[in-house]
Amino acid sequence: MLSHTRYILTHAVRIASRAAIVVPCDSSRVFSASNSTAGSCRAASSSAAKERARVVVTGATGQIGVELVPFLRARYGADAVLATDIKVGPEAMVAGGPFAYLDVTDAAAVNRLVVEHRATAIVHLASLLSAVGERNPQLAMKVNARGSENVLEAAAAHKLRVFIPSTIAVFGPSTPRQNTPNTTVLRPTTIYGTTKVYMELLGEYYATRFGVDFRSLRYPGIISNTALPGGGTTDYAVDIFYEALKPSRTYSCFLRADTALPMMYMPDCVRATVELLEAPQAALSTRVYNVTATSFTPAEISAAITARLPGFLTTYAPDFRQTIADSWPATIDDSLARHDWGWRPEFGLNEIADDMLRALSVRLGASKRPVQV
Ligand code: AKB
Repeated sequence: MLSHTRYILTHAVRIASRAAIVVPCDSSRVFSASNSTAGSCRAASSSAAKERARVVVTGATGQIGVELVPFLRARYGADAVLATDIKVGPEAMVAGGPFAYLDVTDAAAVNRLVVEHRATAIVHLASLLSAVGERNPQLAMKVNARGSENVLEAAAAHKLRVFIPSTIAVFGPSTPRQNTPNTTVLRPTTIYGTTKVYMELLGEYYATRFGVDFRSLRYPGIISNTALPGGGTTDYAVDIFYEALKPSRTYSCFLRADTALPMMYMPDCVRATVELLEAPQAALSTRVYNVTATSFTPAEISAAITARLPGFLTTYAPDFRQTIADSWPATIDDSLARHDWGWRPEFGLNEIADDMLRALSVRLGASKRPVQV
């Protein structure tokens, strides 16, 4: 088993060599400053494609950005990836390439950075998640809805490819809960889900109306050992590992023991994101894809940890996040992603538990503090 970090860097290379085979004309155009390779796109080398990609990443200091930015910099070159946020970036991110302040609710600022960076693509990660969104719905509307509008406008103006994550939160209580299909009822009951349904539909509208190459993945809960998640309902699946490694070896879970939710480990998440970002447009039968790796309940992840850390105990004290979780699918069907661009997850619950405990033991042992986002 490769460690989380080594896995991510290995895949930065592995996907690059795949891209050399499959990058067609339409794909290289977005990651290219010129069309001079027209007619010989299949022969384009991955290094040429990597040199041409210039990406602006919003919300770069969040849970996903902290790992996606170094991955993209390793693939496209450090200077080609502009990390942006309203928060101060971690030292490694700021030292590792360009970093700028960007409030995504400011349309002129989004446009200016896209122009100044000579971007060919935007990865728009800035967003309020489900739990924090319920605490401040007005702010969630502003950041999530206005932010997506501004990014799509800039993409239309400058002919960019855009990746904006969606989420399992677009589904609601009237959606089938097991093996939820890619195309189904989208009637969420959270402001987060509502703004993400709007984002999906707006992205599709900009694609049809203005030719924007919009792409999106419906992320499940994302588990990582580098940065903490920023206020979601699936955060328990990260918190539990930090608590398990404390001397008390107990965790009070804010969801019921039997609440199954779709989940994914960060290396799979980063790889899925880049694979969709670089997939040839001709292969895509839709712009928004379900993706998943595994599904488990708090009781199941707790048992996986206890098997590795005997004596670890979870207690249950469901709060308002239980209602959110109850409105989401237990498992989702990602067969369209598997069919269209070859999606294959590599980490199940046991692999996640092994790697999380190994990586956190090393890191917390050294510093005792997780990276705060
Ligand atoms: C959340 O719990 O809000 C997020 C998500 C599933 O999009 N992790």
